[in-house]
Amino acid sequence: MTQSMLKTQSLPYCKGCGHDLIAKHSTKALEELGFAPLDVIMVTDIGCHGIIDKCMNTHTVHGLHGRSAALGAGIFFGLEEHDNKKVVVFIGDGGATIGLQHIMEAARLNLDITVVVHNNFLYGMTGGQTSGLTPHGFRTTTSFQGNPFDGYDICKLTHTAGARYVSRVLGIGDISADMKKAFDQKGFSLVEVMEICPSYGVKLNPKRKLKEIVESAGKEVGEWVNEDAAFKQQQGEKVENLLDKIPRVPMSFDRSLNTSKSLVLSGSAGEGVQLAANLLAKAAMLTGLHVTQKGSYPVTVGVGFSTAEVNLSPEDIHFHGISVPDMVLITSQDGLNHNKSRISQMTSGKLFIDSSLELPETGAEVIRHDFRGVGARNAAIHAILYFAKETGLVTQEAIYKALDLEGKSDKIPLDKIKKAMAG
Ligand SMILES: Cc1ncc(C[n+]2csc(CCOP(=O)(O)OP(=O)(O)O)c2C)c(N)n1
Ligand code: SF4
Ligand SMILES: [Mg+2]
Repeated sequence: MTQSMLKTQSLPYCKGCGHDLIAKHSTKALEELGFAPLDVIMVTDIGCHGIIDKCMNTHTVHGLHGRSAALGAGIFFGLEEHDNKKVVVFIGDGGATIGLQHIMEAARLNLDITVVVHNNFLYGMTGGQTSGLTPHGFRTTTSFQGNPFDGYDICKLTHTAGARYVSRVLGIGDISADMKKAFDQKGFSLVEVMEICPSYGVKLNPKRKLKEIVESAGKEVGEWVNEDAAFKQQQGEKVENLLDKIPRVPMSFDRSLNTSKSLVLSGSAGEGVQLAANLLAKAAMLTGLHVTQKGSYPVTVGVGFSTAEVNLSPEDIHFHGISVPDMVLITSQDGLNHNKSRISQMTSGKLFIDSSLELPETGAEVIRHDFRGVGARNAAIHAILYFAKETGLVTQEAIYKALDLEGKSDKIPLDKIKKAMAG
């Protein structure tokens, strides 16, 4: 027997919530179309509707608020086989407001995904606030007198953007045939299901009926089709995978490190800090280590500090953040100012610091050296070579090889640096 899409019929919504109807009839429609649970990639958004994913036997991805259409688009592009897979995006009226542009993009490109907008006229999960899709006159917890504005017509918008198929339905009774029609399209489809959240919408709008609310807001129920619209793959050949262009770094030296080490290299803008960190990272990779590298500098990149954080490890690295580093290399006053606080928190490890600088407070072993003597532009590379010589955590040979791989050997005054290190 084929497995059903839903793990349970007892869904986690308030009694009478239209989200329950949508989940049940969407899954029924997908099953009737012959999709197996793992043929379906269900992307849910933040909001009450999004808590459905724990009840699904499909693949599920839970996105940031408003971003589920973008996630669905990414999944669509990543799928190798489109024919028997279905990307379904569940999103609320709040999420559709926040991430409207993502939906419009998917419609414009006609990506083969189906977006189901759960329009319950308000931000349900956070207490019933007005959204961009709340109908005119509907009362919410932030519009007690009734929404003074017209809501977006998401069907008109996406239809005009070029979507293959768009429909608006009332979330009453069996809507599985409507859902089936949307899921069965080749190209972008969207269904806006109109519902009233019993916990906020019904309470604030007693006696109002769904059909009357939708009609009085001028939101027609129906379907809109762009007959010839379909996603077209880029003309011509399949584009090259950009990742394939990144050269592999071959392991060329014996591993020199058995435990993880975190390192901060910091100096001033224009002094080659990021390049030096990159060389150190490459050298570590040549030695068979796992590496992360992160740069930080002001948005005005030509002035102020330049800091690089590098993690080296014989194991996979699952977190690249560094609060208190094991090693710090400081080549200028800017670099010192930017890292003073974490240097002061070091109770062990090593601090390599340019001899022109005043010593900061630290529990680390301090090693002073004239890094800037070879010129400010070469201070950072001088620092990593000196660091390699003193610690052996990465070898100088590996750094020289990294320089060769980067084609930078001629641009660095290595003889001058070697002399300065020997002195
Ligand atoms: C960017 C962002 N803004 C606001 C929130 C807070 N937030 C969480 S759920 C929610 C309401 C969701 O409303 P809707 O998308 O309509 O879904 P519903 O709960 O009605 O199903 C909000 C505003 C958030 N998580 N992220
Ligand atoms: S608060 Fe409203 S939208 Fe959320 S589960 Fe309850 S009825 Fe549904
Ligand atoms: Mg909502």
